Amino acid sequence: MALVDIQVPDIGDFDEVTVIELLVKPGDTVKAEQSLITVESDKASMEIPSSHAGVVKELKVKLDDKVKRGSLVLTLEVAGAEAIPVPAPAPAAAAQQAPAAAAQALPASQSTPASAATAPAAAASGPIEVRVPNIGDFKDVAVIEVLVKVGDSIKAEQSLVTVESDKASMEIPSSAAGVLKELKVKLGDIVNIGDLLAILEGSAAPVAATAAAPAASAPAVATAAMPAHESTALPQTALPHASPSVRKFARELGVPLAEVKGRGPKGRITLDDIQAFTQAVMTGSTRTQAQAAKAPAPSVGGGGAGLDLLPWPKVDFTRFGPVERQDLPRIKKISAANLHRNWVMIPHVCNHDDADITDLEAFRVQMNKENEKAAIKITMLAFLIKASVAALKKFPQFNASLDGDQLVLKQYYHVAFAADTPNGLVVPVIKDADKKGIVQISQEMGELAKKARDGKLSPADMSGACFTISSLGGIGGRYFTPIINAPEVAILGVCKSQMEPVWDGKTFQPRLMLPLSLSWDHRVIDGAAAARFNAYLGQILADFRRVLL
Ligand code: CAO
Repeated sequence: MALVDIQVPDIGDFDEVTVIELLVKPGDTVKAEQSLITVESDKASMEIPSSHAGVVKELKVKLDDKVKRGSLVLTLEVAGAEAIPVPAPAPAAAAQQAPAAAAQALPASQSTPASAATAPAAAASGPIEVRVPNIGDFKDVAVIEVLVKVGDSIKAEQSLVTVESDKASMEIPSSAAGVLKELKVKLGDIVNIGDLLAILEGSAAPVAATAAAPAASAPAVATAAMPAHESTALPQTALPHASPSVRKFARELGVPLAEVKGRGPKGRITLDDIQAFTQAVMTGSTRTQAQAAKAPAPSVGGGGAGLDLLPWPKVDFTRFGPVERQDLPRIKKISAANLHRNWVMIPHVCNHDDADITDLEAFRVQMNKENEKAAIKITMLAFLIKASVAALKKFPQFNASLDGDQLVLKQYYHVAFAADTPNGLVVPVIKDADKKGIVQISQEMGELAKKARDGKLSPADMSGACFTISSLGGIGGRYFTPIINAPEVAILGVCKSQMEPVWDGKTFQPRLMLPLSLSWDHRVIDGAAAARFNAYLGQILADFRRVLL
């Protein structure tokens, strides 16, 4: 075993670069060419690979340290035969003999293009060809971002595209000023030295040292990636701040980097940020812009929720006791995503009230007795649907949906009801409930509830609702706060009715009281309207003749 110092190799013109990522820690076994740290300048980030295989003994840098050629990165314990000492901080020429990995990441210097190479004619006005300058040992690098578009006025040294290899990403600045006439590359194109990037037209004053003149010293990547003048500002369209390995990870997962909030130093996007973003999209708590664009119009103008939430806690439950894991049924997965979105995106408020259904329940029981032989049982829920239709007619903003800045007021009355099934909650819809009687509604509800339990509801059975009722009356409880079924704007929850002493002004009377819980979208409805809606519903349920008025 021998200890080997791993140093920052020739990184070209970079005076000092910042350590933005530590990719290994003491005790880690690293392979030759494995990236150890990521460093970054204004315009480029690159990973510094190990020249040897071995075990990390000691890290000699920490985050935000400034390093340059020759700075000690770490010490590595290396098996005897492999312990060839790392070359001393190499001047450009020596860097060519540096271990392959280092040479790959930080190409040896061959020329000094301060920016993209310009054809000799560039000095004159007229069309100017901008070509990929000498970018060192890089071959076949991918264009990962196009920072300009045809018609843009380009300043000399303004970044045109970003290219990326396995280990480094860099912006290629323009060698001249002018108006962009033609872009010769697009995202994903593979480019090499000398490839035509763009054609500019106009006042072409190429920047000094633009000609792709070979130079004895000063490396390529650095000069291609970094502007000659430190003061050159990043273009507005600059890439989000992330190292090449993070970019690669994001690409593999299809994560749009521009939408990820970086929580690393100076807003840098880290692997954890990519993971947190992916998790948020998967759980439905956020959407990518592409998803938002494809999705039906949200219930208010705008895209995803963009919540700045902590990652979901990861707990090893077996530390506390035995557990069993079960896959969520398909319906639960679908409803979970919808419920989560609705809960997060709709500002819910819930009003509770009670309706006196003493007479209505007596009537319902009487009807069912009279029609004992009939297969159709009249249910309280059918009355609730009918009463809700009357309330929706009286308060049309409850029979509505938000579409951007507009409220869509519906002139039809389709009422959904939540049905509990062994596989999860489903929400079938009674269409045109205003045109149907209590018996027909009861019958349809029975059929739909059976279909739900048998898992045979079609998408048509579950679409088009204006308002939903969730009844726990057959089970129990007093009140609850149902989640609105977007893009509806309200939902009525009902619990189990019970006899209660109700003061009639002179004495307490035993009355059958039905607890009502109305959740409403505060963007559309206000508290007074909700209180009136509940009160009206209560009046109808107390005396159903009001429906006829
Ligand atoms: N108060 C007191 N008793 C009630 C009642 C109420 N509000 N509502 C129903 N009941 C009684 C019924 O009268 C019936 O009693 P009998 O058998 O003696 O006649 C019993 O409860 C069972 O009713 P039901 O549940 O079969 O019928 P329903 O019309 O009330 O409901 C359905 C049908 C499909 C809505 C129901 O089976 C169901 O799935 N409910 C659960 C919905 C749910 O999970 N909601 C929560 C969603 S989270 O937001």
